[in-house]
Amino acid sequence: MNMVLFMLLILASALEFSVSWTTPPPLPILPIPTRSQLKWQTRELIMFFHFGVNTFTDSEWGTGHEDPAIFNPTELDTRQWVDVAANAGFSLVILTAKHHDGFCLWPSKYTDHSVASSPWRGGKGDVVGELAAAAKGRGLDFGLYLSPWDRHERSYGKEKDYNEYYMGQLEELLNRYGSVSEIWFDGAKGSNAPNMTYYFQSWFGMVKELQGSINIFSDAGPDVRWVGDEKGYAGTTCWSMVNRTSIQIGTSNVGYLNKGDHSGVDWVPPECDVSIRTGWFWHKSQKPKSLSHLLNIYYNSVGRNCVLLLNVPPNSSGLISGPDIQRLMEFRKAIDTIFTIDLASGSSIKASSQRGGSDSSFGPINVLDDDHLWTFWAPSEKTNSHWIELDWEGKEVRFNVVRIQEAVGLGQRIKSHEIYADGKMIVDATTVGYKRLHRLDWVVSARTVRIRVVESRGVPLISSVGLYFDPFWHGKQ
Ligand code: FUL
Repeated sequence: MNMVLFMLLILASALEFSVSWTTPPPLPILPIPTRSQLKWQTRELIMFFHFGVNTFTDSEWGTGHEDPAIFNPTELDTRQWVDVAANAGFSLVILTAKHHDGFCLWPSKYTDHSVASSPWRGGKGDVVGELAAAAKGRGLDFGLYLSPWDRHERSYGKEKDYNEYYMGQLEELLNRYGSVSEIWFDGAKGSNAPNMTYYFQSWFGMVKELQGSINIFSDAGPDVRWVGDEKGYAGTTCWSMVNRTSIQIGTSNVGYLNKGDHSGVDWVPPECDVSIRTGWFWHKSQKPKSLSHLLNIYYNSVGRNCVLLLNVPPNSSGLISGPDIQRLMEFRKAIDTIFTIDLASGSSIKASSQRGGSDSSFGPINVLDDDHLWTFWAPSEKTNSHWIELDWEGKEVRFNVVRIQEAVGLGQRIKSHEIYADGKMIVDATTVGYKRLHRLDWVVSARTVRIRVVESRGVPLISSVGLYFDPFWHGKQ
């Protein structure tokens, strides 16, 4: 070999050596979310509007015999509704287009039991249309609730006829009002209601046909499941997975829904529905829940891997009432106060190991950036003790909230974890999921905080960690 060729070979191998291919991420652990489910999860807060004839009759479940003449919200302004939602940090609003009483808030061509028979806007109004337009104008997404149980419609109980009626209404709603981000199929019905089968498979099929990126909510999903209670609290263990075949819509095992199933084959995360007042509909006699109650709900829903669907019922004038607006603003301000200063961001951070070695893109520093899905710390698969440690280099930090997030785009993995402050265990808990918030009963002062993953499905992937001081919380009373 001549000298030139030899030099060229050396150069080529050196070049090849300097092209350092990055270690790829680990394989996902199935099931994983769809793009629409991920978008839903990152919303964290959704607002529900229960509005209809019950708003005027002081009831929760209408009989179906209400006279449409009672529906006359003379000041109705859906722009006010969406302003309230947007100012409080909600990105999606869901309206009861039809509740169990069967009265339709849009002029359905399949019934006269609707706004078209009411005095409101001279019978020419359309609450669904007005809200869809207002939401779009304010940059919010829009969703619908269409009660399967219908106490007005005569065909209810005649299986084929009612399923046709219901699907006709679904088609109207999903074709007329632009993009619909979520649809709610409520499993509730009275114990004396006629027995009939709903053709869920046909309904779901048509919904997906008409709205490509929609999320379908029901007890059993397919996209979002009920959390199993109406308090807004998820289980302390909360998996996004379930086996859909184990869930019957309308007669579900609420414990199963509340916790999910670590071996479930379907990704169907829970939504926590709860009302800001006692009832779902507006009643003159009721008041909004206290700020501390709303914060409990937030920690027990958003802080347990769920989305909070908070109902704020418009009143009989057609507006959201002053006390509810005030409470929502307090709620927003409190969340901003708690979560604006992240004490973790001033720490240096190390980990038990790092996938691909210290030059890879899976270092623990990823848990301090703003991407809570696609940049994460991944440990080596060759070790089985997994932890990350934040260190303030001799300085003490004071906190009473710890936030941990998993890179759920690659599956929910962590089964149990512990947190230590200066070597002393302060949290012993189970799942994490998209977001876990631990609100401690006392204020911790520490120089180091270690998060140890005790058990997980495959290697744990932690996308974000935060530490905060919540001034509204004084421990369990
Ligand atoms: C329940 C219904 O019966 C309530 O009236 C309310 O709509 C709630 C969200 O779902 O099942």
